Amino acid sequence: MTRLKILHHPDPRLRTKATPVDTFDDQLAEFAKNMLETMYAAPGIGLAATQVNVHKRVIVVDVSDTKSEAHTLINPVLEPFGARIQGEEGCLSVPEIYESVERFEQVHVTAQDVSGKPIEFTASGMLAICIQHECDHLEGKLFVDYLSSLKRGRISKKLRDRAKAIG
Ligand code: GNR
Ligand code: NI
Repeated sequence: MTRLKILHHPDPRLRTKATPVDTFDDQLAEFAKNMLETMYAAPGIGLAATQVNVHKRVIVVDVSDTKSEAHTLINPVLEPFGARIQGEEGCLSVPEIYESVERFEQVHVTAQDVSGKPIEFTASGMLAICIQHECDHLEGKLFVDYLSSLKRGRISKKLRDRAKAIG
């Protein structure tokens, strides 16, 4: 198992649109395992392949307290529905920044598992929010894109300054 390096905003590679997975082999299974390990170690409740500079449509999520409800979703397609809800979001690619974002309360998910088998389920609450956040990453979108340009500019500067200070 390997921990993968997570890209930080404003790295332009985070803006890449991911392409569909068409090969369900051992390499994909190994990559998904490494994504889960990286997510748990961070620690985070979700991770998209985009964040580790792999531009394929793969996300992992686990919103449980006990690391017991991992979902690995390949080629996820979302149909969000229901009420709009505001919630504080963070992102492993935008470290230590937390801002309120509007999402749909529920989401119907169709995807494939690591072996290519179709999966389908409905999620709500934190799981629904997290899946929407991860699918945005696959489109090159970050939660800061929902904020005002003033706030987004301040966040970019803060992260650039921090990266410069740390090296
Ligand atoms: O760990 C994470 N927490 C989180 C909190 C609120 C809304 C979304 C998230 S996802 C984030 C991990 C991450 O950056 N995934 O892309
Ligand atoms: Ni994120």
